[in-house]
Order: sequence, then C-alpha cells, then structure tokens
Amino acid sequence: MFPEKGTHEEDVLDELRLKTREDLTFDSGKILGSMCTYPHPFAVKIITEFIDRNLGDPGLHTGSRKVEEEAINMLANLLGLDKGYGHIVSGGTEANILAVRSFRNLADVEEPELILPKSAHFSFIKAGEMLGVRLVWAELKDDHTVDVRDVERKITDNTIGLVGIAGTTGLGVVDDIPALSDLALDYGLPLHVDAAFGGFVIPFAKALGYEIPDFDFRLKGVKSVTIDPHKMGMVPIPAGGIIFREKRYLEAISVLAPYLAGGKIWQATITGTRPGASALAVWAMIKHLGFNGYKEIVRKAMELSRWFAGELKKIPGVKLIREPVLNIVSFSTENLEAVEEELKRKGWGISAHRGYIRIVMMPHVKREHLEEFLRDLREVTVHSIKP
Ligand code: 0PR
Repeated sequence: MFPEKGTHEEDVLDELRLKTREDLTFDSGKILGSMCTYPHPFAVKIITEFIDRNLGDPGLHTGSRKVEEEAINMLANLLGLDKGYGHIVSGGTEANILAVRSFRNLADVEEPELILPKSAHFSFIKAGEMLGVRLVWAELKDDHTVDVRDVERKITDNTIGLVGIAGTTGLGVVDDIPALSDLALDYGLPLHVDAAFGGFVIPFAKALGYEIPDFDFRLKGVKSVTIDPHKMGMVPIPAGGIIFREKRYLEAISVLAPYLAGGKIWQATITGTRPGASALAVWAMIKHLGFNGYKEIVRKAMELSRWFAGELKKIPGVKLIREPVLNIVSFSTENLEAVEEELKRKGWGISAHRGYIRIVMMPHVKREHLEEFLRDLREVTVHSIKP
C-alpha cells in the first residue's frame, strides 16, 4: 500500500536492510555462478558524485557526452580500432539488440534472418522477437564452438548478418571469429561479436600469453562488438557497451529527438533517459586501472580457473565440460539435480539449469571460497552418487 505518512530515514533503512537480508552478497564468497561482482569502490564514488547526469538529453550535460565518447573510443582502442561509434548502454542485452537493429535496418530485406551459434545468449531471442528478425541457429562442434561450415550452409539472400561469441554464457568458449570474419567478408555480410563477457578478459589474457585467437576489430569482417563494463569491467550495473566500426551503423538506428536542450539530437539507444554516471564510471575505471590494472585482475582470475579445473578432476563422479578457455569453469556430476539442491542448501549461489554447474571466477571469488566449495562438493557427490 502507498503509505499516507512518511517514515524517518533510519527506520526506512532498517526495514530495507531486514527485507534484503535474504539476498546473497558478493562479499560472502558464496556467489560463484554470476557474471557480476562487487563494483570497484572508485566506480561507486563516481556514480554517487555524478548520479544526476542524463545522457538522454546530452545538450544539458555536454561534458558528460564528451566523456562517453572518450570512453567509447578507449573501448574501441582496446578492441583494435582508433575510433569507434557507440554508447554505454544498460547491458549486453541492449547492446546486442542495437547491433541486430542496425544490421536489419541496413540490410533492407523483407524477411530478415540472423545466423547465430546455438550457444548465443537469450538476449538475441528478445532482439529477434522485437525486431521481426528470424533467428537461424548454427550447430556447435564437439569443442562447443560454432561450426563455421554450418553457418555458411545457412546463409541465404535474407541473411542480414552473422553473430560470433567471444566468451559464451555457459562455458566461456570463444568461437573461431577469424573464420567467421573471413566468411562474412566473402559473402558481404556484417559480423557482430558478442564479447559481453570476454571483452574485458580476452585482450588482457592474450597479453598474459594465453593463446586465444583474435576476436575483435583487428578482423575486418567484424562490424560491431558488445563489451560489458558491468561484468569483468568492475563498473556498477547498469553498464553495457556497444561499439560499431563505422558511423553508418549507428546512424542506421538513430531517431530524431527534435526538442531537446542540444537542439536536434539523434538518439540510437533503446532507453531515452539514461544514466550518464554509468558512462563516467566506465571512463574513470579505465583511466584508474589502465591496461595493466585489468591485466592483473584477469591474471588472478585465469590462474584460479586453471587451478580449480585441476581440483575438480580429482573428484570422483565430477566431469569437466571442457578445459576452460577464459575464467569460467563448468562441470557436471552424476545425479546433478540432487547435487545442485544440496549445494544450494549449503548456501552456494550456483545453478545447474543448463545441465552443468557454471563457476565464474569473478574478482570477488577467492581461492579460500573455492576450497570450501570443493570440500562441500566432495561431500555432496559422495552422498548423492551412492545408490
Ligand atoms: N551476452 C552474453 C555472452 C552474456 O553472457 C550476457 C549475460 C549477455 C549478453 C546479456 O547481458 P546483460 O545481462 O548485461 O543484459 N550473461 C549473464 C548470464 O546470463 C548475465 C548474468 C549476470 C546472469 C549475473 C546472472 C548473474 O548473476 O549468465
């Protein structure tokens, strides 16, 4: 019920704390299956100071608009471009929708089709439904990357573009983006890379010596990339990123907002009023951590995932789905449902809905949490496997 009388701040806060006590928090070390993390304290500071900025009316906040542009260019730079065109948006979902929208508008075919791996995130289902684009799902190979030959077989005159994933949601696998890029160039199609998760991992992992193929604008067929600062970028939710190689991709989705403070403004994002503080936090975090700062975060996460995968192999009845590529390790067990239930009862924030349990080595996940998890897993599997 909408209260008639107001309540003291302290009392409201107490009630809210009580109501959210059942939430799992990142500092508990119990959240192992999330792609989010506790944001960096400096990013939280930025959000608090600039909470009122609205990039939906950039004529009011012209400084913030320029900062967003700089943030986009720094991300483009990380992804192998001198200059990119895009926005800090609400997340990977909006970023993917914008890419599909751009490809559809530019293709101008009556029955648009998008070819994407079976491993693609469900945000593409929303995109397809909203934009009237038929999704054509390409098969995966045994290593869980997309079968590029199957992608080629599925190209028709209605194809508006191809999608590759750099860091799949379930397994953190990176598709053969160089081959997809060549295919896209051969057929004159744009390639979108969903690096919502991998964008803030792969460039640093490569610099650390991990062998991961190119996935970004260094490949000429790649026309857009999703890269989410609110995943491994340590920026608070909401902060997704969409970067296009050329301005025309952004222009193809721009709508005229004729009456705003800046005069006639073209707006490409799905949201109108949108948090400028998020864009400023992206800019600030990149400046603060720099390439080396992110590289150090990724180094720890990658080392932890290799160690964890090794420990999992020692547990009878536990099977790795595949060797980790990024900082995601997924495994199955006999009697998986019972194991999941028992682990959840012990307080672990995990899910086995895909037929395996996914552990994401986010910055809040430490070795001691994983050691405790392994102890519980050993215990639970022994009991659950017994007839
Ligand atoms: N693309 C990929 C490859 C993703 O993994 C995700 C989200 C998206 C796009 C969509 O991003 P937004 O959720 O920012 O719109 N993947 C995570 C997942 O489905 C989202 C998530 C994050 C789920 C934290 C749970 C959680 O606790 O697993």
